[in-house]
Amino acid sequence: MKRMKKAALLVLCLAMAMAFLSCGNRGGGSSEAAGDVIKIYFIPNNMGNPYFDALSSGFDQAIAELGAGNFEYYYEGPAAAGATDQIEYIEAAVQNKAFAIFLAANSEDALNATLDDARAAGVRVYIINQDIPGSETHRDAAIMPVDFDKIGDAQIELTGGYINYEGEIAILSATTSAPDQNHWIDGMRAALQNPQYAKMTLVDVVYGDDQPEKSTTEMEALLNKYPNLKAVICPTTVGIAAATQVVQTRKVADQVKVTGLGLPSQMKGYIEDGTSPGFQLWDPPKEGYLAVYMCWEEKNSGFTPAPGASFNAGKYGSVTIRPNGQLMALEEPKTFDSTNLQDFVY
Ligand code: RAM
Repeated sequence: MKRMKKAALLVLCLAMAMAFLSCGNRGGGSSEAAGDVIKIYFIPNNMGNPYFDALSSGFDQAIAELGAGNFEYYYEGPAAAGATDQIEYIEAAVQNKAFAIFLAANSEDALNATLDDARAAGVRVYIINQDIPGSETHRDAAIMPVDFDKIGDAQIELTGGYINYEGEIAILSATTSAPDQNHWIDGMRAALQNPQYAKMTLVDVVYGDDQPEKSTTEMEALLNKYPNLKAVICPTTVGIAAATQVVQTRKVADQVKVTGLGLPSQMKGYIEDGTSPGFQLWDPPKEGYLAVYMCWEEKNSGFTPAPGASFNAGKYGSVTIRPNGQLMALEEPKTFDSTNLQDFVY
């Protein structure tokens, strides 16, 4: 009996101590979730795009490694990738007291006021899968998939190799406001000024808005309008999948090379049957993985994402924030073609 009383007292004390601790965590004006749970939001450009599912799988992997009970993870966003379509999702995350928001922004600057409000409410605001050039002061850091300054050159060189560095080419992009697309298209235009590409002519840039149907329509229109087209560069996984499908249906893969940035799992069949000669990408899951470890270190080791600061990113070791507030998941894009099908893992 005496023993039981002691045990009951111990349980009561423990319960009181836990209640006290969780109160402490909730207080202090912090935006953090109750207890030690880290609330993370990943808001993609748009939902329904397998590319972002791949990126999100990296969040899931890191969360599983660090203990699922330590996190609440939300992968939510708009159906369309319009410049302001993400505002309500950012606001909802702030309302739900997010620890951090990872945003694949649909505009370089249209979201600045919303991002400022989120940060004022104590939420860490990170851009992921790109940056917001010219608006860097409105975010805490950016997780880059790769060095964007290298994409223009890499895409033009890849395409040139497929068409003997000669002929008409076009670009099928996503939305007109997408910061990543615009950075790469500028890079491609600059690359084309180099003398080795003098015989390649960019005849058009069209926009499929990262919607499969619109991308298909735009690709059809390009083929109808430019009968001598030699290649179409689609620096979007949605665009390249749609464009390759059009070329396959029309049986014109020998005349028009479809290349760009693709999701290996979506493109595998088209590489195997020769509909696309090859494309490039990086490692989208790695971006999500780095995001989770960064939050973990912020929460548990006092890490802040200042330029020059490093954190432990699990299986990838130490990662350092660059002077411009960016973290680089990979330095160079990877080329995927029939020689490395075993690498088509996401
Ligand atoms: C699409 C999106 C995304 C881009 C990738 C390569 O899914 O446009 O922003 O990074 O392709």
